[in-house]
Amino acid sequence: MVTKTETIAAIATPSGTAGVGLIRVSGPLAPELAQRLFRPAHSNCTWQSHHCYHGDIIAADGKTVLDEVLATLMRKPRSFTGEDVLEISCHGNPLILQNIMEQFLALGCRPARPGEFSERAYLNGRMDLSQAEALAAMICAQSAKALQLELSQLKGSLGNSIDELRSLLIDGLANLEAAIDFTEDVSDKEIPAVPGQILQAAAGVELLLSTYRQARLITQGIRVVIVGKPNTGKSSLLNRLAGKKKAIVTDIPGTTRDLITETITLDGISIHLTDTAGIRPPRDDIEKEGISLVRQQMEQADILLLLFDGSQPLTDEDYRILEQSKKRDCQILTVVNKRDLAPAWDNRLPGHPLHGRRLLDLSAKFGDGVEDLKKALSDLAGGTDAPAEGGMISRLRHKLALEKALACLKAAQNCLATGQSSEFAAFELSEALNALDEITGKKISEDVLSRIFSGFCIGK
Ligand SMILES: Nc1nc2c(ncn2[C@@H]2O[C@H](COP(=O)(O)OP(=O)(O)O)[C@@H](O)[C@H]2O)c(=O)[nH]1
Ligand SMILES: [Mg+2]
Repeated sequence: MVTKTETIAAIATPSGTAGVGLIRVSGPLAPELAQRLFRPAHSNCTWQSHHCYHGDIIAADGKTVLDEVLATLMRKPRSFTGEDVLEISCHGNPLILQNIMEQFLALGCRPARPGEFSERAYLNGRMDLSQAEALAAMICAQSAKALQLELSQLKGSLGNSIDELRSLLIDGLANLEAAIDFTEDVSDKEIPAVPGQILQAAAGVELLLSTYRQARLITQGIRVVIVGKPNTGKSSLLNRLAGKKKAIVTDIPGTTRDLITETITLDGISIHLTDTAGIRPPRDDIEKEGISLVRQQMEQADILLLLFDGSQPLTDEDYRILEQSKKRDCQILTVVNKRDLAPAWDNRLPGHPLHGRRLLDLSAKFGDGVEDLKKALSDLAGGTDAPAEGGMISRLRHKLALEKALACLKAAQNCLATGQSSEFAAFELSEALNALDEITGKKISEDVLSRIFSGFCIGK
């Protein structure tokens, strides 16, 4: 247990007017501040831990009533931070919250830094680092699936998977160390080739790594960029998917110049849509700027939605966009719009530039086929898959640590397979352990820690 002498305080609810606001205090002064600033409404206030008491908050002058509140003291170590914690639920007027905060500060607290409550919880062993990160991410989660994933990590799913891998490695190390101790007595041939634990751990690390793409999609959502030449109906399609008129639709080519974005949710996954300027030789500087923005967007897309007009013959502009899209390393959905009008081309004909490609037909104007497009988007995003059992990794930090662990495990296998001394393999295994410990925070540098926690909200 890390003893912190400073008592920290923060308003934990968002700024602005609300029914209720919450102030959190953590540290050794919390019980004394409860006694000093709270006047109970009933005489039975004994400050039992985790009990909620009704009364007034009184200013440090001992007279002025600041608000009628509920106060709860949670004594260490059974609190969120592992320290004595006082929570005051008051009325959610920013002036009241500020007034109460000032009393705490006047009596010796200091304002908490972002994430400092969680940091203390981690330092006091109330949660591991992966859980603290999940907590911060859960607060900001944008979709139901993301919420579910972070909650499962908060409950320890990733930490448990890492613990299992750890114990495999510790057993593996024990095996190797036994081999090192008896190396005098054992001829080369008798040294076990590769302890099963190493193979098992490597497979476990690979399994976790394989969840990254899916988990990123779940937590970050997926970027879909709609591209096509002018007048294919890109803006109409964005409006149709968004279910509202976001982008201006006209029959004048080159109407859209800025990027127009909208986020929708499909099957619990956020889909960030971007409508772009039609790609063609630009007619003026504004259009030129707009088209250069499209190119940047194409670079960042997870899915490129190529839109063609089915009612007009394809042109060189269409072919150019098609060629450009082939250079991109992302998923591509090829969509043909205006299927309410007579078709002007047929990709089933041999030699057609879109021959053999799976096309989605729709009418952005009237809505036919749009449900199929949503289904296709959701399938590409893996929207119908439930999050994997056990841990999933959605943070780059975790991915990098696992990649490091995997590289060490492979190196250990290689040492043993090539008959090198077991000591080399043991060294690689302990490096793999260190990499795993970065995820749960068992072993981590101060810098990394402060970078992680500084991204949190105040009051969390
Ligand atoms: N008939 C028909 N017209 C459409 C359809 N989608 C868009 N349009 C029309 O095509 C023109 C260009 O549409 P817009 O969405 O502005 O295209 P953008 O330049 O690609 O953004 C407008 O007159 C739209 O009403 C469609 O599915 N069917
Ligand atoms: Mg447009």
